[in-house]
Amino acid sequence: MHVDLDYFYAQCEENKNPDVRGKPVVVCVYSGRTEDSGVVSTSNYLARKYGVKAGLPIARAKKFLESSGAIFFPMNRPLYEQVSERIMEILREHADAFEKVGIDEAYLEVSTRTNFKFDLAENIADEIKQQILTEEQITCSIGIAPNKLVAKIASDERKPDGLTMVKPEEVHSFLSELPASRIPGVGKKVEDKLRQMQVRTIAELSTISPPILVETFGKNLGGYLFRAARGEDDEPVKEREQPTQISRIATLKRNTRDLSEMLALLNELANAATAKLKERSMTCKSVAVIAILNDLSIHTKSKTLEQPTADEKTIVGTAQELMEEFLESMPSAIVRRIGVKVSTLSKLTGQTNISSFLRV
Ligand code: TTP
Ligand code: CA
Repeated sequence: MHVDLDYFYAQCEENKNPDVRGKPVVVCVYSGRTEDSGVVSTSNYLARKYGVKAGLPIARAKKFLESSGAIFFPMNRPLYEQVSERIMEILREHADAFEKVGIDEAYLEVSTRTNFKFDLAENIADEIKQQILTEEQITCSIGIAPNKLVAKIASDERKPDGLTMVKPEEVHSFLSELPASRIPGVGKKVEDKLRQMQVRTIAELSTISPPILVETFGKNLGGYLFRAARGEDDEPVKEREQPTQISRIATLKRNTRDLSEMLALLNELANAATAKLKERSMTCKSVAVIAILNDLSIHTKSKTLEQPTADEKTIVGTAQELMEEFLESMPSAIVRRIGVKVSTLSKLTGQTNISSFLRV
């Protein structure tokens, strides 16, 4: 099963600002250079009717939507992440195995709990849609199929609020009429090349021989297109483990035991680790520095923070403190490489969610 939330960022904004319902809604990434510079992140389906979609410059979107009563929001990523996190928890409960693949999409393996019965999978999909709507007022589109590839194509078939089931015996007829661009990974470039080969639909793609596909697209993409055109895919739904630590290590310009010579690199590494932490919407409760000496021995010194954080200042400051303490504790140490490690990680959002407490 592939679940994709509909016009996700814009739907989050509609829920937060109920007054905008019934109007075109556009979520923007402002670059800050001039008032309107930047691009559209996404838009609701009403705005899409005016031709406004992801990637369009904001100034053009404003022109398209002139006097339509459209509302423009700056991107509020923390809000979308919180909503996403709660929805992912709902989805996870309905799966034998669960794989989140983006802020608004996930694959669910449901073969075991349905004993391979598609009708039971359809019931689960109905339940999921209902539950997400009741608890989060968000609609989604779901595809059910014998594998991830076809499920993903199916979830895109009836948007928004769609449910499309493709049973094994239907895969061939379902795919054949669709444009080849519906295959995940077929972007503008591949589509153009295919068009030059007179290939528009997936059925037409399936008539191209493997040697020609490989010659045109290379071994990997060519092989993938050959199998995709036949609806073949055997990738399992993979549970993604949350990382337990994030570290960044680099070599100093020259060996030293002078903290001032290490500071620029140390700060850079601490900032990089913090950026990764933020990218994963996580906090850490421990910070450590790593020192690899000129004799290649490895030393670490760590500290547990009073509270979980993803704050650069705290992490950089702690790393500096630790390195200073390390150098004092080892008066003969000559350092060659240094590193910063953050650990005891937890999710920034969802901590108020009771099920995430229970799982710990
Ligand atoms: P999508 O699932 O591609 O789009 P969507 O959820 O807005 O609309 P749809 O109903 O067609 O699924 O992307 C998910 C979110 O990712 C989207 O809400 C905003 C963000 N996004 C961008 O910021 N820039 C982009 O170019 C795209 C495609 C998405
Ligand atoms: Ca989506």
